[in-house]
Amino acid sequence: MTSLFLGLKFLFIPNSKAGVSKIRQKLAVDHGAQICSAFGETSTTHVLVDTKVVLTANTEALIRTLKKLGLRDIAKTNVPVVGQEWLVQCVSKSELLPTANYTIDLARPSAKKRKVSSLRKAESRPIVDTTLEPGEKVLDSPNQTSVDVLNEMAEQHRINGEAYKVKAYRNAIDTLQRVSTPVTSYSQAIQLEGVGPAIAKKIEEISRTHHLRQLDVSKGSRHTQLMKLFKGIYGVGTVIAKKWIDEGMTSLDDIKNRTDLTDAQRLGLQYYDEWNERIPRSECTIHAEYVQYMLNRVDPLIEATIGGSYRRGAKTCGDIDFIVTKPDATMEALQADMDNLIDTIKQAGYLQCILHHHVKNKLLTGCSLPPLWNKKVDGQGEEWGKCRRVDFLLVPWKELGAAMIYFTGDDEFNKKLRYRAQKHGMVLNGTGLYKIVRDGSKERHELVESFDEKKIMSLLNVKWHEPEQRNTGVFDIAWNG
Ligand code: TTP
Ligand code: MG
Repeated sequence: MTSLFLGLKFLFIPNSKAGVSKIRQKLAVDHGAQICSAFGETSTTHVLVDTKVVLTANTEALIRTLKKLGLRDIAKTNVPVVGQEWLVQCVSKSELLPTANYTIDLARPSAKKRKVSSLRKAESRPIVDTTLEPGEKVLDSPNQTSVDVLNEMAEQHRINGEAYKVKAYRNAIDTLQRVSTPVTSYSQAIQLEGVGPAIAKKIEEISRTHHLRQLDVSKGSRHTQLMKLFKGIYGVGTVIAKKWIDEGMTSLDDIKNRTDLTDAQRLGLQYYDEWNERIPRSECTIHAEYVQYMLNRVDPLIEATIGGSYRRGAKTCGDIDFIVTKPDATMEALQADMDNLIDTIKQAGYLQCILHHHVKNKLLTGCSLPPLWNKKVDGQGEEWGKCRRVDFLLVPWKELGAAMIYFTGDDEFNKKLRYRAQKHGMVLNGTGLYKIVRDGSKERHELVESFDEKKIMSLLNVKWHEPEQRNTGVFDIAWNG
């Protein structure tokens, strides 16, 4: 119970007391609103339309319903007629949002009328380029604006921790990127695999206005801004960020004063700006040279390769993911080498902090290039470089191929490969590709391949993807070539 809607009087359309309408009416009442059953009965402050049930494209039918409920002159009323999404969003953000972005434009000619002109020119079916695999894109997509805006929406949902919505957007974007004809209407969009009614509507809005009202609302929302701010702290996820917002935290200073922060979160606050900045590719390359130089002091045979977005050709990277291995080395041998490396880079001043060391094959750190090496980044003054997030992943030699696939990503590409393995009765993880063998009720995994990256893809019946071709995710920022 809150007083969010105290003093407001809502008229629901449809005006029934069943299904979703009943739930939303209860939601409104729980937050202080009064429900009107007709327009004239009380001074209605908002008309809330279920846009999934009432086709807002048919404005005439909606106007007729409103008239029946007592709203005589639509043109003269100041009462906002909005989609019920407004109510849901207000409750979810715990604030009274402006209605402007949810207003149903009753002055717009109805779809029926518009249809007359569009009937002459029947809408074409969108054409999906079937030569492309999921994750691939048509060149010069006619739907690039929609893809970009939907990507931004997905990012908003990611910030808010709404994983199922992110997935829905990813699926829709994945298909839309493979469509070679313009998708401009709801009826075209809804035919596409992975596109549901909500996203189809958005595609139509973007195509019509080159804009999406809900995106502006989400970006402007205080809740989303705080989620972004708090999740920018290393070690803070959706659950903690939400908890802090609920507890009334509104700034990083508020967080600094908390006594319940983990060591990693304290470091996250200390390096907040540096760790939220993407690292130029050229700087990553110098880190690679430096780390290889230091590793050679420990053992000339150790190799450090950067995986992650760097290997996929990114111009900027969120962090530096080193894959560390040595011919014929076991995990134990690499761990001993790593202990030596830690001592060496600590003494040299490169290692600034350790975030996690308890996972046996991973060392997560913050590191800065020493002045002489930092100078190579831009040829400027001899200063210490910025503290960067640097991860070291220890990989036994025989698992190199599987580890390379895993740590190169991207995450979505990995998921697709794992799914492909499953369909072939196999399991793929960072240590190898395994066949699932059933012994009665028991199940065991039999190694098929772990060393050769190309062989793993071929065993999965997937054509060889160069690392640059593995950028399927929606949040990638800028890429070479
Ligand atoms: P990240 O460093 O998190 O991702 P990235 O390098 O692709 O992007 P960024 O520039 O933002 O650093 O992880 C490295 C790789 O590890 C990633 O490309 C794929 C793999 N990975 C997964 O498969 N699943 C996961 O959940 C994570 C975190 C990583
Ligand atoms: Mg990375």
